[in-house]
Amino acid sequence: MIPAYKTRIHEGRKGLIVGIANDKSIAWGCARAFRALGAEVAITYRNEKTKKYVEPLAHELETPIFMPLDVEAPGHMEAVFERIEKDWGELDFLVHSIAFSPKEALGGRVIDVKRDGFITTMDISCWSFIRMAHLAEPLMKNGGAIFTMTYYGSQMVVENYNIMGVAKAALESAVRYIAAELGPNGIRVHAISPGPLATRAASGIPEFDSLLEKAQGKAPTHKLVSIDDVGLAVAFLAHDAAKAITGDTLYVDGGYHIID
Ligand code: 0WD
Repeated sequence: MIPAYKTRIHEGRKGLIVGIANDKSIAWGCARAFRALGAEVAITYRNEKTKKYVEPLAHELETPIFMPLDVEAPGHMEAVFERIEKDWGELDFLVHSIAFSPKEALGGRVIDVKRDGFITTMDISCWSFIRMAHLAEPLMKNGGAIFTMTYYGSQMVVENYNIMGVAKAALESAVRYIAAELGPNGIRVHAISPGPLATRAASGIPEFDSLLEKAQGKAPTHKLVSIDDVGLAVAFLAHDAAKAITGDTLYVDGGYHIID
């Protein structure tokens, strides 16, 4: 649990956080950190099935905007940003913390991935970020910060990460281009590489437990990071104090150390 900090550095700020599936989600660590630092947060849930896990968290955050958002459903993204425009008229930060790849695409070799599995993986894990940044841009009238979550399997071949590594490489490239495009408007863009965390999405990656074990052994601190550690790092980058940093990947856990 993150204590309410005396310095409420995000007091008066407003942000959208996408990707809370339950209280283990990285997006939940981000939402909790921003709230503890004084921000108001809008949050979304993917569908009716996940709503029951996310709704109590929305209450805990006293969130004024709680809406369904399945990035594959036409109009969902637009509806969320329209509501933000109507209720808030502006946005200070956006956290995109979603990814998905169908089991048959993720579980095999990259070379065997079929077209529909590839398109779904890229659509949910990469294009949705590009589109959300597009929709956020006009609302970030006074500048802002945009985040997405990535993993080192984008840079190096990491066993079992497979097609998601390809999607994360595209995502990190999108971060660099969008950072260059939005930089002149005072909008910063970051990829965050939290290192392995035991979440629902991670349970889809084969042999994830052994990855966790390796990460702990090889991390500089010999500790796994928590979702709160990730949330606080993101909240720091969203503050004006970090105004010189944009367009790159932040390795919260020194993630590259886990590679043998
Ligand atoms: O070790 C890890 N857990 C790491 C995760 C290490 C490095 C990076 N990441 C990344 C993931 O790739 C992802 O981009 O962090 C991001 C968040 O992942 P998470 O917090 O690990 O996963 P989880 O709590 O399962 O949330 C991912 C959520 C989905 O959960 P469900 O279980 O409901 O599918 O992504 C969302 C959804 O909430 N999601 C979607 N949201 C809207 N539309 C969609 C979609 N079509 N598909 C998945």
